[in-house]
This record gives sequence, C-alpha cells and structure tokens, in this order.
Amino acid sequence: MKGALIGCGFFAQNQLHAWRDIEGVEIVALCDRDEERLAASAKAFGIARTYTDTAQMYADGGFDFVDIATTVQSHRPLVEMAAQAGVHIICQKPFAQTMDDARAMVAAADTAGKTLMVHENFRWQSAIQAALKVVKSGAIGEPFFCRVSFRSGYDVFSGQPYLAEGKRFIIEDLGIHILDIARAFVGDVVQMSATTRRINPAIKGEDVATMLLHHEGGATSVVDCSYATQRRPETFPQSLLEIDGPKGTVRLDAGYVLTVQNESETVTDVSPPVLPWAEKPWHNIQESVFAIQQHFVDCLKAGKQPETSGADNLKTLSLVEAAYQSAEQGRMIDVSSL
Ligand code: NAD
Ligand code: 89Y
Repeated sequence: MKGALIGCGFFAQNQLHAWRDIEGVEIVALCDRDEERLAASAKAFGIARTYTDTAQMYADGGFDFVDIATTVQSHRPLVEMAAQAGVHIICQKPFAQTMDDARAMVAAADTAGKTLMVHENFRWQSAIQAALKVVKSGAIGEPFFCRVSFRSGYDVFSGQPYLAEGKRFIIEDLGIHILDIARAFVGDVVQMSATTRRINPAIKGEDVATMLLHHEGGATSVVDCSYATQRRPETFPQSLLEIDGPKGTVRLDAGYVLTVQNESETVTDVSPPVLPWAEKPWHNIQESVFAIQQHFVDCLKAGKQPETSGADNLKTLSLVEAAYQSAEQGRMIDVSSL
C-alpha cells in the first residue's frame, strides 16, 4: 500500500515514524508549502518525491491513500481534493472548525467511494484500550458514570505555537480527544453543558473546560480538561478514568495504574511501550499513532469502516461545538440540534 503525506510539521514526524514501522506500507510522496520542512522530512525518512503543490502531487499520482497532517484551516480543501483524486484519506484532528465543513468532507469521501478516517488517536492509547477491554467484558456491568480527566501544566505552546493564538483552545485541541474517549466508554451523547475559563493570560483561548454529558444509554459523564494545573508529578499527556458500574469500578490513575474492583480487586501496570523512536512523556501518544495508522491499514484490507471514521467523528465534533455554545450561552445544549 502506497501513501502520500501532506504537512511535514511538528506532529507529522510521529506519523512518518509510525508509517515506517507498519508492514506493507510505504510513504512515496511528501507535500508541504514550507520548503525547509519538506526537505528536512524527505531527508529524515528517505522519501524522494517532494511537492510544494498538492495539485501537482495528485497529477503525478502513484499512491492509494493520503495522510493529511496539516492544521484545521486546510482540512476541507485538502480532503475534497483527495476525494476527487480518488484516494483513501486520513485527516488529523480537529477535523473541522464547523459542522458544515465536517459534513461536506464526509459527503465528498462517500461520493468518491473512499475511506475517510479522522486521526482521533487518544482512544487508541494502550492504557485506554486496556480499560475499554475490561468495561466491554461486562466486569463492572453497564457503566452509569464515567469521568475522563486531563489536567496538566505542560508547555504545549513551544512545540505548537498556533495553540496560543486561536480564539478556541483546549476544547477544540485537546478536549476533543477526551470527549471521544467518553464516547468510546459510554456511547453517544444527547445533551451537554460546559463551563470554560482562561487562566494563562499569555494565550487567547480557554485553557480550562469542565463538561457534563448525558449519554443515550442513560449514563452521565464528567469530562474535565486543564492546561493551567500546576501539579507534581506532571501527568501530561495522561487521560485518567473513573468508571462506575452496578457490579464494580474501573480506575485509571496517574502513572498508568489500572484498578478494577468487583467481587475481587486487580491492580495492573498498563504503562505504554516506549517505541524506538518515541520520547517520554509523549510515548503514549506516539504509540497510539502507530495503533491508529495500523487500524486504518487493517480496515482498508478488510473493506471495513474505521472505528474513528469521518462519519463517526461528526459525533465527537458536535460535542466540541455544543461545549462552546453551552459555555457561551450558559445553558444545556441538545446535541442533536447541531
Ligand atoms: P504544524 O504547523 O507544525 O505543521 C503543519 C504543516 O502543514 C506546516 O509545515 C505547514 O506548512 C503545512 N501546511 C499547512 N497547510 C498546507 C497546505 N495546504 N499544503 C501543504 N502544506 C500545508 O502543525 P502540527 O503541530 O504538526 O499540527 C498538525 C495537526 O496535528 C493539527 O491539526 C494538530 O491539532 C494535530 N495534532 C494532533 C495530535 C494528536 O495526538 N492527534 C497531536 C498534536 C497535533
Ligand atoms: O494538539 C494536541 C493533541 O492532539 O494532543 C496533545 C496536543 O499536542 C497538545 O494539546
């Protein structure tokens, strides 16, 4: 399977490393408007075909899928162009800035008959997968409460300076993953409410968000995110879990400690592997990049829709939109209205 990657920036390096490790896949072309970044990635990964113009890359062709690793503003034109070129697509999160853009991209891929997956990788972290496996096994019964918590003071702005510039920050950038994890555990959402704050005066958007979700099956979730939490030890980038069911509880605590209590108690170290190219503390994100890209390849081979397909991601994205609306309007939002 041959791929092309667009956007050779900060995060794409992880994607390129992961592609190199996936059997049967080769990245044959790279594209970036920034010539320096393009040349550096081409050299680091030994990729001969490089482009500053996406249209030229499609005209030359010779690949089955495209990996779009650019920031959100460019996603819609790049996804639509890929669909027109007739290739399968992986697109980074946040998939879109508006629901209209997101729906248009899903429709474009459907019309082209091509697979579209959003790089929504946090649910693919091995610690989250280990907890999901326990919950899905029925060990605690049908969960009635879920808390997914991400609280950190880690400086994400030095690697991703654009995060300090947007009117929207933590919900759109990070909360989107944490909301998706809540969906993975307790299903789709009917209503939600949220509060937001900006604590760091050096950024434009909100860096604290607390969200309350009512799920279709009757469960309630609390999803809380902060980049203003000065805590030792720093837990970046761990998502912590508290899940209660009628037969027991699951906890994923700081340090990747998974505790399951029902009639007995098991405590397991679910620390993620540090892949050869990975670096702490990013290793759990980096390992999930490998996992989600492998999932994409497996789905293409099996002719199946990826778990975090474009269509599925509309439901996560609508929670982001609902959270901003709720925080702005001070009321509960009916998610189906978005
Ligand atoms: P970045 O700014 O470092 O890199 C983006 C690159 O895309 C730049 O080199 C830019 O020149 C290029 N680019 C933009 N538009 C283009 C176009 N139309 N054609 C060709 N090249 C174009 O950004 P980043 O920090 O690497 O983030 C990229 C995306 O990855 C963001 O959406 C971000 O939210 C996401 N991200 C995801 C995770 C995760 O865990 N899934 C983690 C970090 C970042
Ligand atoms: O961009 C974000 C993401 O997707 O994971 C962590 C991050 O890099 C900073 O919040």
